[in-house]
Amino acid sequence: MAELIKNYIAGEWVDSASGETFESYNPANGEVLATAPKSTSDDVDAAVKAAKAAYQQWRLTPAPRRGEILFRVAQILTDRKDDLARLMTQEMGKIIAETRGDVQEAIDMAYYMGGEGRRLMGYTAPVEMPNKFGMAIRDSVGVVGVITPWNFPVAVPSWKILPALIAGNTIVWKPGEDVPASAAMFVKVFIDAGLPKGVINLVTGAGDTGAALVEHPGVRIISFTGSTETGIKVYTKAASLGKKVTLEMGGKNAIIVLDDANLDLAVDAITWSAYGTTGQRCTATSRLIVQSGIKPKLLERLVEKAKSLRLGDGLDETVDVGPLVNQKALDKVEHYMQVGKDEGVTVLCGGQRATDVGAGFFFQPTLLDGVSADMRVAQEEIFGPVLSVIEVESLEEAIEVNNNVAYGLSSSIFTENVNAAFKAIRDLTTGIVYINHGTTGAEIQFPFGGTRGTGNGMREAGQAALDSFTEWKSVYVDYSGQLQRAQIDTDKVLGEQ
Ligand code: UN1
Repeated sequence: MAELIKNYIAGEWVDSASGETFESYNPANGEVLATAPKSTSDDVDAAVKAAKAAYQQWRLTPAPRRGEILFRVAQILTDRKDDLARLMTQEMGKIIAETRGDVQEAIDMAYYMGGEGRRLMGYTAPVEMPNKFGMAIRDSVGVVGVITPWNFPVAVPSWKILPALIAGNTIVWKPGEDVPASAAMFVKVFIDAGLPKGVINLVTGAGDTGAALVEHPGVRIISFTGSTETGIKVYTKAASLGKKVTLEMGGKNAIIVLDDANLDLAVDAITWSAYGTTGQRCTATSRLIVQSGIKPKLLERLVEKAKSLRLGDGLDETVDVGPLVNQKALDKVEHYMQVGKDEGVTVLCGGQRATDVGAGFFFQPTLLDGVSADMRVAQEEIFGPVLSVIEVESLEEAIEVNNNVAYGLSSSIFTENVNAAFKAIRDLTTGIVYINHGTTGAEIQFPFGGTRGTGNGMREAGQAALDSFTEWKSVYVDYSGQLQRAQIDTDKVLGEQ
C-alpha cells in the first residue's frame, strides 16, 4: 500500500493546508509508492515562520553542541543505511549499491560538518591603531531555502542542510517531487538525532512550491540543485529580492582518452561514469573525446562492455543499470536519439528503450559514434545512458573540445604521460578535474561545483560550503580607553601611540 507522506513543520507532521496531494511511483514497475502533500504558498509560509522562530535559539546553541547533533545524524544514518537505500531505489530507480553510496555521502558529510562545530574558522589580523584587536568571524544568516533534485535524494540535500545547520541557520526543504518518501525518511533522522523543533522543515510539492520558497521574504538564502533552466529562473527571482544563492546545475562532462592511456582503466571508468545511475548524475560522462590511435580498440571494448550490462530493478543486487526516473526522462532521451540520427551519428549500441525488463522506464546503454563537437548531442545535457564519441588528433584539440560547451562541472583525462596530465590540470576549465579516473565520485571534503552554465561561482562541500551559509562579520575591539581615530578616517593618526 502506498505510504502517506506529510509535511514536517514546527516539529509536527502535517497535511497541506489545501488537502491536495501527488503520488510518487517506482520507475522500475510503475507501482504507486507514496502519496505526499502538494504544498501551497500557505504551507511554505507556515514552514518559514517555524524556521524563523526556531532560528533565535538555534543560532545561540554553541556550535560544538550543534556538531554533536550532526554526529548523531551520522550514526543514525549508518544504522538505517540499508532501509533508506532500499526506499530510494524503489522511489527513483538507481541500483541499491548506488543508493547505499548516496547515503554514505550524507554520513561522510555529517561527520565532516559535525567537526566544523569545533572549527568554523575565522581569522585575526593586525590592526592599524595601538591597543586595538581585529577579527573576522563567520555568522549565521537565518532561514535557508533548500531545493533539491531526485537523482541524489539524500546526498545532495545533505550537502546543503548539514553545512547550513552547523553554521546556525534553520531550514525549509523542498525535495524533488519524484522522491518525497525518501525525503521524509531523511527528515526523521534529524528528528531522532534530537534537532530542536522548527530547525528543519519539510514541504513537498512541485515547481510552484519551490517558487513560493524562493519568493518568501523570510528566506535569506536559496541553495538549489537542478536543471540550468530552472536554476537561472531561481537565480533571477532571488537576485531581484536581494537573496544569496548557490546553484548547482547541468553538466556535459567528458573523458579524454589519449593514445598512451591504460585501456583497461579507461574502459571501466567510462562504462560506470556514462551508464552508472543510468547516466542521471550531473557528473555523468556524456562525451568521450578520444585520440584517433586508440579509438578503434577502445570502442570495441566499450561496445562489448555496454552490451554486457544487466538492466533491471535496482533492488536486485545483480543488476548493473536501473530505469530512468520517469516518463518525461524517457521521452527526453528518445527525443535526443532522433536529434542524433538527424545529425547523422552512428549508433554503435543501444539507442532504444529496453522492453525486455518489464514495464519500467528502461533505456539501453548507448554509444554514438561519428559525433562532431558542435552537434546537439555533444552540447546539450541528455541526462540518460548515452555517450557521444568525438575523435581528436591531439591533447590540445581534446582540451579545446572539452572546454567548448555551455557547462563546466567535471572532466577527466586518461594518459600515462605526466606532462600531458599536468597540462590538462592547467587548461581544463571545469570545477572538478580527474586524472585516470571517471568524472563521477567526488568526495565531500573538496569543493564541488562547476563553471559556466553549471553554477554561479559558489561551491558545495568542503570548506567552501560554509561560504554559502555564512556571512562574514568583522569585529574591532578598541581596548585603549583613549580618544583615537583610525587613520583611514582622518588620514592622520590622532591620540597617543
Ligand atoms: C550529482 O549528480 O548531482 O561525484 C551529484 C559524484 C557524486 C555526486 C554527484 N559524488 O558523482
